[in-house]
Amino acid sequence: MKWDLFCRVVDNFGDVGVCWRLAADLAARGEQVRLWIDDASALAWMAPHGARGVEVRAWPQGDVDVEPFDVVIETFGCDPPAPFVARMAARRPAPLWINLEYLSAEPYVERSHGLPSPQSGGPGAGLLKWFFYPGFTAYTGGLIREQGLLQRRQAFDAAEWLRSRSIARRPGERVVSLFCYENPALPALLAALADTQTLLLATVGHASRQVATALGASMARGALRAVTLPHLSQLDFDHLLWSADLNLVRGEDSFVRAQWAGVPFLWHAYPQHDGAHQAKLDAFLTRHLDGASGAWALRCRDLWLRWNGAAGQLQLPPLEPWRAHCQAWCDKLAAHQDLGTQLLSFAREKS
Ligand code: TRH
Repeated sequence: MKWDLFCRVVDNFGDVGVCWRLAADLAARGEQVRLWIDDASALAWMAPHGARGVEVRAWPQGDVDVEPFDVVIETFGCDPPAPFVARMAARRPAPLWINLEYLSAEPYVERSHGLPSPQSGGPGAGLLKWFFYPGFTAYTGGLIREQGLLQRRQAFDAAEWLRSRSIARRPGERVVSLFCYENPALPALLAALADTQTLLLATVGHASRQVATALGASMARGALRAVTLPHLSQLDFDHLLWSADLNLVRGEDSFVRAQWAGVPFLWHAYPQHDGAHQAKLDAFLTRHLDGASGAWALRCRDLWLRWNGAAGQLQLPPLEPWRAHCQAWCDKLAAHQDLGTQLLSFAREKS
């Protein structure tokens, strides 16, 4: 089938990160995808080689002389341009209109996933818009997991990749990757890491800038040393996550990719002024730590809350039980149908 995917880059890299990954996943399954995006600049480093079957188009200014494709995916409620929606309403048969929502572990997601919303007014009057919620359970739209991902991860040679990036990991050194927003807990994190031989790989932007400010020119403290990374392609960002012993991620897409890495991870939820991110954090931790026993689980919850604004000392739980839990969590998620597969069967069912 042919898919139109609309992406509006609000801020950070997640909008384009999720949209690109989904477009490339659908195209890899033989679908034809047209990605309409208002700011494609991040794709230059995120996906320098593009993807076969994905055509990137500038967000239409006013009307655009194209026939809408079979399926139109509006991501994160980005509101496709009215002239395009009018063409959708005029098309026979009408395209399937899906609104792909933000990822959350909160209970409302299962209640809302897959519901139709009849469009009563405006250019789309008469059309049905379907709400599609990604999620962590069988009663949601699932998570993006392109075919062969976990097999590729199993076959990956971390030492070789680090060497290829001129990153010399010392024997016995713990590797930690850092991708975060502005975080007042960063100095406490560095202090918690400094008591064990650690190589901290700080990603471009907020992470590198805060690490450089905290550590100064030496980029070292105690047994901790830090390296700043350039922009990595999405493929290499996965390789970074697969090479580390602990990944600090943020937002939505890297959060999911850290879970597919099967390695201990710490999530920096996108801070929202009304504190809504706390509910997202609690909901995820409740699912993620469900059934986890022992002191490490309590330390893990504490650490997550402190990394997301709660006061207090940062203490890392022991890595081994944490790693076992994250591998089991990855296996549990992999048992659910992934988002691309679900979108395809939803489209076939509705068309
Ligand atoms: O950039 P983010 O913070 O984006 C977030 C999310 O979209 C969130 O839903 C939204 O509410 C908020 O913005 C406004 O984090 P996220 O979602 O992890 O997206 C980052 C993308 O960038 C992801 O696809 C990974 C990719 N990436 C690279 O490809 N290379 C890199 O070097 C880095 C640092 C990231």
